[in-house]
Amino acid sequence: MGKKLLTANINIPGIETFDVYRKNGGYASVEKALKTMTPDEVTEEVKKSGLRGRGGAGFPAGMKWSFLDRKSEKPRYLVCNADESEPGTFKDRYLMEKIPHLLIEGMITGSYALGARTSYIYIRGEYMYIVRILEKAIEEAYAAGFLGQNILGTPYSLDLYVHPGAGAYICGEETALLESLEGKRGNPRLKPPFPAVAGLYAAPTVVNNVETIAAVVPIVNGGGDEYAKIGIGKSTGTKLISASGHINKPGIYEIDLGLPVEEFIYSDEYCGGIWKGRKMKAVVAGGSSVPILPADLILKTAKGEQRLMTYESLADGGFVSGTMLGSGGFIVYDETACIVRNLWTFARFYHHESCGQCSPCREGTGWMEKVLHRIEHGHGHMSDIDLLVDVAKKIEGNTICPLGDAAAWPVASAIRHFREEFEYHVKYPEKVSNPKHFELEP
Ligand code: L3W
Ligand code: SF4
Repeated sequence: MGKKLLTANINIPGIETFDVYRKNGGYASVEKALKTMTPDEVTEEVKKSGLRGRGGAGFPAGMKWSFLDRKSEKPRYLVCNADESEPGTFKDRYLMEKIPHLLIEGMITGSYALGARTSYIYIRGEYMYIVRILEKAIEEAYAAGFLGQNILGTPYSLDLYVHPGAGAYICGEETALLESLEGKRGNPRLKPPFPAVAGLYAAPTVVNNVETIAAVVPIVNGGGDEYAKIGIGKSTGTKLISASGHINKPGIYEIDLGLPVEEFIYSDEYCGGIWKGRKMKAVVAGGSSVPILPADLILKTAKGEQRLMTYESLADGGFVSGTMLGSGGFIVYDETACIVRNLWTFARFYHHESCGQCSPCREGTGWMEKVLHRIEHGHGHMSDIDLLVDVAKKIEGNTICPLGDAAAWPVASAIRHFREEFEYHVKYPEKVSNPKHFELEP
């Protein structure tokens, strides 16, 4: 049984209210930080914890905080990335909906550490009902003296705002998010400069995912060293995994990093195995933006080692025989799933969501979508398969933001591991052009 640092109290009736949250130990990290620690000491605990960004990239959170330009005369900002839009990822929604004060508590403690006096939660527009939940919780926190002027009678003051996006996946990319927060079109910026130096309104800014900010609460309460005892190597602490697809128990699980992938998929504590007694065919481990792996390679690395739920183990083998933990959007496919159709769905998504600033992404995502559409619908040519690989290679590494790579990796990995399935689509168009050749519904 793993530790439940974020979700232990999530099912307590009324936990979404300030009173119940507080009675169950809520806001202790704010009291501890503001009354007994300096901002640098809070940052030090986050560094010691080894916490890595939970939004997808896994960048060390304490290091990001220490990069913040504290010498600048401009104001500093903490911005929470709640633009959860990665296909297969629905963990931040769960936290914000069920236990909104945990995020608000993390925002206050984190803002104190960074010296921010104004902070923002940028949330995807489709989560409008959660905007209301957060706004109600923020109102309660103001009324209780945890937000506003001189929090808990200390010299520290903070204002916190929720800002909804307008439905663009690209606004989850941190610089597009900042553009959007400034009221502009959500086009990603070139990096460097990183937001830590020139972020919101060109001022020093830290952008962290919801789950990362929530994890600051147990880290400050229990100490960074305690947090770092959970997990393996550079993958410390717990991680929320959104599990979906052809499994018996889809849902959101808080796991200790380092859990064997096999245990996560097959044990009753987590996914409960593949539904209908079928075999597993493939897994997308970290949201749609990461390479897809066939069943054997998700359980064991190419070297024959047991694959673990860590940033390092899942990535073992690079982009040839490895994948990424990413955002923890774990999608499982059974033996009846059609890889080509799945890939076409992903390609449609990335083409639709490309902001269009760089040609390889703007043109390449559209090209991949069209070629996959014709293969899937029985009009493909054998040469289309290598054409897809070629287009994916031309996108990878040649774009402003990671959306280009995110569109290319699933295509390249699916052809690498399931080439015969693409060839089958070309050879037997009459079989695959029937949409019933794969199973959508139980
Ligand atoms: C200061 C430096 N800061 C790096 C900061 C940087 C950012 C963070 C990571 O992409 C991934 C992407 C998606 N000085 C710095 C520095 N930083 N060097 O560290 O940066 P980076 O560039 O490695 O990644 P990113 O641009 O943040 C995010 C993948 O996540 N993904 C997407 C998930 C989407 C969701 C969602 O919808 N919620 O999670 C899934 O796998 O493909 O690779 O803050 O500023 N020298
Ligand atoms: Fe826009 Fe795609 Fe370029 Fe990112 S990679 S900036 S989404 S065109």
